[in-house]
Amino acid sequence: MAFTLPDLPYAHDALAGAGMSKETMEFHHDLHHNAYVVNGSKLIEGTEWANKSLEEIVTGTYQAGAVAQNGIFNNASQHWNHTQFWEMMGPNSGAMPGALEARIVDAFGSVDEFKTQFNAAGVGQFGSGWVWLVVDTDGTLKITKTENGVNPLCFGQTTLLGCDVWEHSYYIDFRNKRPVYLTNFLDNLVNWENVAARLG
Ligand code: MN3
Repeated sequence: MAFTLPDLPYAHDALAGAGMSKETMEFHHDLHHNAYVVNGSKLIEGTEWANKSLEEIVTGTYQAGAVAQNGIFNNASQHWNHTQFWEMMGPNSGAMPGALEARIVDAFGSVDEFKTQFNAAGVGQFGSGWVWLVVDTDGTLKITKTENGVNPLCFGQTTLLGCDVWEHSYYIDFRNKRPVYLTNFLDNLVNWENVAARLG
């Protein structure tokens, strides 16, 4: 089944006051994300993946070390990643729910220390990729970074939070300042209710 571009869960200008402009949304959602949807749909047509779920396609086509050659994986994973990313943000960032805060404090010592480590991982991802907060297979919370479209599904992890550190995500609003983009993401853009709900 062909991929479908989901509508943003808010207006294109809803996050402008929190540091993600309407122009970024028009490029990032309407053009970049849509390109993964269109290209991925073409690539799976007539293949064994045509009738699989998006999650099955991502995990089934992931090959460690061979990502650049894998067009179906790249487009499917980026479709999944961006769909999560839009849902993880919102115009009313709000407070972190207590259950999530307790898990973060337990894993990292404090919310501030979690933010410091998440920011450092995102800054430390050389080139394009993502930074994540996941529940690892052993049940512990971990911060990870991945290249290109690779995501926690590839490693059997539960995704709580992800931030796109491809340049297209921040260059309009923050130019080359990836650390400032990441700080702003954590302080002003994350919908912590959505993140907490992913704890299950
Ligand atoms: Mn992107």
